[in-house]
Amino acid sequence: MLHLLWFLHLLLAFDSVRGEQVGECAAMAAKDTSLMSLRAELLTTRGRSEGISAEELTRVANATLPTNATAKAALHANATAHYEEQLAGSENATRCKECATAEEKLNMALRAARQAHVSAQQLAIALAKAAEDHEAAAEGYTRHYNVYAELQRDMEQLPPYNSSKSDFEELVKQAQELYAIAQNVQSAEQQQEHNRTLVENAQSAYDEAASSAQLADQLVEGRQAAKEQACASLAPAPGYRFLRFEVPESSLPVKHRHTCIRELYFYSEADGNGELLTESLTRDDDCEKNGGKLPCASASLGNGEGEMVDIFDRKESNYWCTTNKNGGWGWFHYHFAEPVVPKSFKIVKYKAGYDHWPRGPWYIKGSSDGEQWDILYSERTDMKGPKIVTKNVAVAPPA
Ligand SMILES: [Ca+2]
Repeated sequence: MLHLLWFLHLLLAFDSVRGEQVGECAAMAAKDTSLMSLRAELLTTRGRSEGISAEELTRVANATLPTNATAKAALHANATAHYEEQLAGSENATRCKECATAEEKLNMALRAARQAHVSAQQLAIALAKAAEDHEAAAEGYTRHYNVYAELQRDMEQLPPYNSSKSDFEELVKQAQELYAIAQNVQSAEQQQEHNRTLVENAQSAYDEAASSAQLADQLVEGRQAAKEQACASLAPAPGYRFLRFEVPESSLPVKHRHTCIRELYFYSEADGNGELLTESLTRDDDCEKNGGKLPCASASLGNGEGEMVDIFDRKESNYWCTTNKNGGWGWFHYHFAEPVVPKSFKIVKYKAGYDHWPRGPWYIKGSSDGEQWDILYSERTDMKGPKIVTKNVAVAPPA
């Protein structure tokens, strides 16, 4: 049998090298072919020479091969995953396109609003100039009219018959000037009317431009809201993807050389209120064993006592402890499928007091990437407290 296994590994190793040369898909086909050849060869030569039955070799070889049904299921599962990935990419591209379109519409609205306000500003300046000209024309009319009125009053008083010749000559002179002065008044009056029309026209033009600018502002607001809505799904959601419980080495020694927890809950609101953020995990949800399917949980040094995911199984009878090989320090964390914003957490300890519990410090930490960690809660003093503890998280998650 040892010779058989050696031969099997030898063929698989050769096959593996060949697979790397022709790419992943071709490698899978090549591996299948190699295994079939292996079966035939084992059955016809090595197997008989080692005195092993054909049935046993068939069973050994088949153990390395999926059944047809399993292979088909795997094929379809791969195809499903492939199309789901493409769909996700397509949906994302659609959202990107919608966001870009909304942004372009916003830019157009911004440019139109800027132009509307530039026009309104220019017309406001023209209105101010027209009003100034109108005021000057009104003053001119008043001045000319007063001159005429004064002369008119003078001429209403004719000189007495015994006045001097110069008095009559002055009267004649005033009479001769009267028409010219009257023409000045008429001209000033026309100018005043003309300027009044200019002011009215400028006022209308400005009012229209100001109204357009206001509409442009409203359009910008609408486009801004539309753009934010269209692009919202593309922005990374704020929050933590990892929430961790940690007992550092500085907290050693831990009594009983274990830190044991029955359950850990995280909540969306303070004091254990709101939505429970953690889903119930099973023993298939260990991140190191399930191929990264989220949500899952991980621990620092594997299992000390119990299964680490038991902390999130919502059964207080099941618990997990850090390994006693290192005195009880360690960490475990919950890896969320979507970012979460915890406001509080609840720990169900193994027992009340210090039984299987560090005297401090211990931490609740959050991370977006599993590398950079924020301390969300720090217990640095002795927590000789009850078995169940609820605490609030004071640190805001990253945007
Ligand atoms: Ca549990």
